[in-house]
Amino acid sequence: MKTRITECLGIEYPIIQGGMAWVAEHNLAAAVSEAGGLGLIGAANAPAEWVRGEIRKVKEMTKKPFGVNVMLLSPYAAEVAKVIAEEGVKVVTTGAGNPEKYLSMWKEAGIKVIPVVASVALAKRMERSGADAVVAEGCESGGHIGELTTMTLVPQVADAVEIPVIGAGGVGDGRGMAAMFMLGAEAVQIGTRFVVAHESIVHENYKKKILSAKDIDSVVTGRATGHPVRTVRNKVTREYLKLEKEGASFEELESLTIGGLRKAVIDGDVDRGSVMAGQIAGLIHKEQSCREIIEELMTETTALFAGMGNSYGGSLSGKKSFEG
Ligand code: TUI
Repeated sequence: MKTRITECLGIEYPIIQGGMAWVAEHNLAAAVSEAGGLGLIGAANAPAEWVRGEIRKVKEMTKKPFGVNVMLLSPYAAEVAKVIAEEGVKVVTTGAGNPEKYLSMWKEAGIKVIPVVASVALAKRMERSGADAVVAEGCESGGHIGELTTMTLVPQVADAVEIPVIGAGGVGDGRGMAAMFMLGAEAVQIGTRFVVAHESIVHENYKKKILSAKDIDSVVTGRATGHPVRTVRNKVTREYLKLEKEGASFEELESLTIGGLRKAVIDGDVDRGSVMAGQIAGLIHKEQSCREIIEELMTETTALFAGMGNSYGGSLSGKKSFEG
């Protein structure tokens, strides 16, 4: 399946792994890249030297392309941005902000730059600034989210920009992936399904929490503080939402979630920690290798397209390229 994204990034399949904080470290990134997708290291709030170490480890594990996700709210974002250029990383994605100030440095280093956007306005701005593609991430996704759903965001972004669009938020199987292509995307970004991959280093309790989640177990905390975050419902989210409703202070709410992701991912405290996952968690029932996940996604997606005869030729506007 060739699209402008597979061509631009030099990958086999149009599947990009989400740059998830604490989860997207070298083992997961290398496994996804080895299986023909694009693996990502999630820099999150980590210091730049940790990121440098992870980059070097992935390089030892695979010769295939991989990338780094820069979380722009991180106090280390500027240092991480520099390390990425120094280490000769080929692809960078960004999240939770506007990466404009790093774009010229990355482009000069020959890096493909793919900002994650949650609005048409930022997508257009990124295109004007020289981004190679954008990830349009709807609020079905786990972690820090925007306002719009994937269903509404992806086609509006696809119509607004000429650069290729990667659809994200709520994709867990071939049906979701095919739907993204129908909405105008040329690749998908997948997070939650890779969290439960064999190669994912998250605590067993975290995986179990996702594997046993039901459709309605996904909640958003932090709307009141301006940092909405989607997680799987647990003791701490119940407490948080109660306090949020009662008008608790920013500090009081923050104190409940500080260090929560580490607590859940590393310590396995899925009651008191923050179990970030997308709304599609309810669809995910098995732990597989990254290769199995990618092969299954591709088999399902191509079967769906084959079932449509030859009627699908890219996007409705005809400006996209696709050979399936
Ligand atoms: O970044 C993510 N997902 C994340 S980051 C993260 S770590 C974190 N933890 C707690 C609080 C904050 C961060 C966990 N999950 N996804 C990409 C994403 N970017 N989603 C939404 C956005 C976004 C939102 C607004 C990007 C840009 C934006 O506007 C920027 C602007 O200046 O216009």
